[in-house]
Amino acid sequence: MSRTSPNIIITGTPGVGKTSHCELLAERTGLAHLSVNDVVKERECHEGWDDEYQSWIVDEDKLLDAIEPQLKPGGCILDWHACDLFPESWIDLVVVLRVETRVLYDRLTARNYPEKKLQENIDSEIMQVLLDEARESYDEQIVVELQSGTTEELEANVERIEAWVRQWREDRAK
Ligand code: DAT
Repeated sequence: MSRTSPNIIITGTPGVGKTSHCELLAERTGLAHLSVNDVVKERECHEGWDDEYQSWIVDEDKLLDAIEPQLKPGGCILDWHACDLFPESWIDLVVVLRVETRVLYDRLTARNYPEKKLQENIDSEIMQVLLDEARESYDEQIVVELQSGTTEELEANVERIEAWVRQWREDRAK
């Protein structure tokens, strides 16, 4: 698949800062922020609502069909708490955001997560589930792990990814 702009995944446990990173990046790079949660909801790529987890039960095939036309020409920032379902050939960079347990606990408590969902997400961050998932699903050279505990880290991460996008575009223009 040949793209004129890169596709980037920003992933990590809920609360690590995916939305915050994607919004800033979209503003500064002109890439489109694709919130997979919104796509699942709006385009009904799900098999119903899980009341216990307070989340949609995702139909992955339907989701991939829904986003493929947008991903094909490139230029998308995918924002989701999973990354292993996207075909490797669609993706140019995978950023896994990480945060300390204590900070994540406060962020998720502020969101009023049900106790079971809160605990599972904390465990998932401790066990670095998303980082392992990214490393298993993509070439390790395109997987980057970044800390997202403070606003300084957020700013530095966004600058770093912006620079990467600039370089990607320059390399393709040659
Ligand atoms: P996600 O989309 O991964 O669920 P978010 O961007 O909604 O995460 O962030 C959750 C909360 O934490 C939100 O109130 C913003 C805050 N936050 C995220 N990353 C941060 C950072 N690096 N520094 C300070 N606050 C951050």
